[in-house]
Amino acid sequence: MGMARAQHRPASRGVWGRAAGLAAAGLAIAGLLGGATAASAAGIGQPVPWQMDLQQPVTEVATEIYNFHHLLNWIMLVIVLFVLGLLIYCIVRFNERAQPTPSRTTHNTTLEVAWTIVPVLILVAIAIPSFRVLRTQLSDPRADLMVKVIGHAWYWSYEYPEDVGGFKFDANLLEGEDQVKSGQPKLLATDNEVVVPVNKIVKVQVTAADVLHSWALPSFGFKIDAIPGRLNQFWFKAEREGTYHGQCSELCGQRHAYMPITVKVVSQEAFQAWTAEAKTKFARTDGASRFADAR
Ligand SMILES: [Cu+2]
Repeated sequence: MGMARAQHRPASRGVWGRAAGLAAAGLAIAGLLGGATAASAAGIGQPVPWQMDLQQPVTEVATEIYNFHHLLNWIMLVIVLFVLGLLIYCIVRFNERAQPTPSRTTHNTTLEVAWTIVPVLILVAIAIPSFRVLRTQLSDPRADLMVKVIGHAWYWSYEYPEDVGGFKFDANLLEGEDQVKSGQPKLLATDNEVVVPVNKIVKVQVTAADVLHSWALPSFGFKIDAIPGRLNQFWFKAEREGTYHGQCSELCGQRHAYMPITVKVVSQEAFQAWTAEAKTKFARTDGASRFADAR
């Protein structure tokens, strides 16, 4: 008997150690969420060192994704703290020393119904904003501008339709001296930028010439696969002028990490000036570029 107790002691200390570990983990999660709110001022159009949060949203879709993400984090925090509290309560209240003769209680209908229904209610509460985000994403509003994006191993090419000039260009990674001179972030800048007007609905038709790629811009809440032989379409309406960076987000091969995306959101006048220049600077599509009729 004495032997058995001696063997039990280190085990119960282990339980206390684990409880302390759990409490520390809970505090760490709370700290992380607090930190996330503090760091949320950073990261517009590009990531920043030690960024904890998502990039600042500049479209309706991105804002909804952002808010949904934060809502989920808070729900998760409450559940984690609740479960942690239950664990600590059980460890303190029902350990071998506090409760030498354990109760043989089993089954509690009220509790069992409650712990089935409450999670269902939580999931329904999560589903409502989740479907709201989906509805916004799939609302498919009428386009003011169409842009065609073609993924290549390993760069992107872009085509603008006849009504804005009918031109096409490639966008390659900006490297070395050129990148330093541009003042743009490393591995995220391109030699030619996609230019779009602010507060206009831009529909992007995405495909690929060789392997799977994915055209993704975090601050637009935009990510869609570029698939050879298939045309995918998604839309955005950028509500803030600026330069926004993204990356190919489908593991496509050796230089997957070196085919960034740069989108410049400018005023309508600046956009018209740019298209006028682009018409002479870039190759003409001469009506060869075809857009799916999806306005
Ligand atoms: Cu790729």
